[in-house]
Amino acid sequence: MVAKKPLVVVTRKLPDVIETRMMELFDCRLNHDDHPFTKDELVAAVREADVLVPTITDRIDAGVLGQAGEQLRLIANFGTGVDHIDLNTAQQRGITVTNTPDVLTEDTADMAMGLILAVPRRLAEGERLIRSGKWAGWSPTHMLGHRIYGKRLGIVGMGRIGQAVARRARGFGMTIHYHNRRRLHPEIEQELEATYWESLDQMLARMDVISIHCPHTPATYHLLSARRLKLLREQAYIVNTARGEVLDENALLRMLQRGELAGAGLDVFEQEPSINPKFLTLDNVVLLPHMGSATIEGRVDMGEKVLINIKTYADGHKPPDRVLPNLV
Ligand code: 8YV
Repeated sequence: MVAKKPLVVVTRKLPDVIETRMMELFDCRLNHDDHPFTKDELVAAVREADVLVPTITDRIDAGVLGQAGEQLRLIANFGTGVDHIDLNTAQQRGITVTNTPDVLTEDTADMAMGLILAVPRRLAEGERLIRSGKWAGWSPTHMLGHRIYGKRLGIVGMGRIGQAVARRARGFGMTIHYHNRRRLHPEIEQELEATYWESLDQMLARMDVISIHCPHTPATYHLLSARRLKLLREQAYIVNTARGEVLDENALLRMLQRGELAGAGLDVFEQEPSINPKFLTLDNVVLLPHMGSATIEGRVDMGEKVLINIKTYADGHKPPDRVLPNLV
């Protein structure tokens, strides 16, 4: 007898090559027009799916999971961060959760490095000036930014992406500092020429640029709080390509408005996709629509990870990228 294929519900449009393969392997419900699932659609999905493939735009909270059918055994997230999934409830219900680590590390690090360059060197502002047709020509005092060569970069969260940013930033002549829950292995620290700061507060007070690379968990919500942001030097820049919730966005906005910080590069926000319109009035802020991992190659790689996780699970083995039941 041939084993029944699992029913896989995918909440967003994935690369064609991934959807084709998925249809060959499993019974699938795909989201062809790529609209974000409503709560009702999400509930309907968890009621019928054996495997759910959500993304960051799906809030899989206790309410949604509470309505899941017994058949839902695997949530194979398309993405690395799983802060949109209530892991405690998933664990209680014995649901396996997987993610897509590693394959978006380099792309996200590139985006962070892009912002580390773009904000101090005023790239977006310069581009806006050209497009406005108001550029009056070169002058020795025009569009002066800040040099990043020789400056101190403080990395908050030195996991895979933080380390990839450190490697890039060294190439640009920055000195590397980091704060992390755990200190890196001495060999990695040495390779990155990175200085460890046990105290986040002390590190913040001494850096020229801060780049955030920790996951959003209950412990890191507003880790960069109003109090901590005030520790930053007035000439400092801050870049966030991790999660909006790690940074107190309103406190940051107030400081930028008062000129208490040199600038910010934000790829993520607390209430995506809505953004406080006051950010749009600030020239020293570069705003991006959560595109850190948005490369064609990366999306295919992420899809392949999802396929492997589902296939391994369907074949009765432990999927390689388990978040649950491994952690929590
Ligand atoms: C993804 C991300 O594009 O993987 C993550 O954690 O933040 C993004 O880069 C998105 O989350 C996909 O669900």
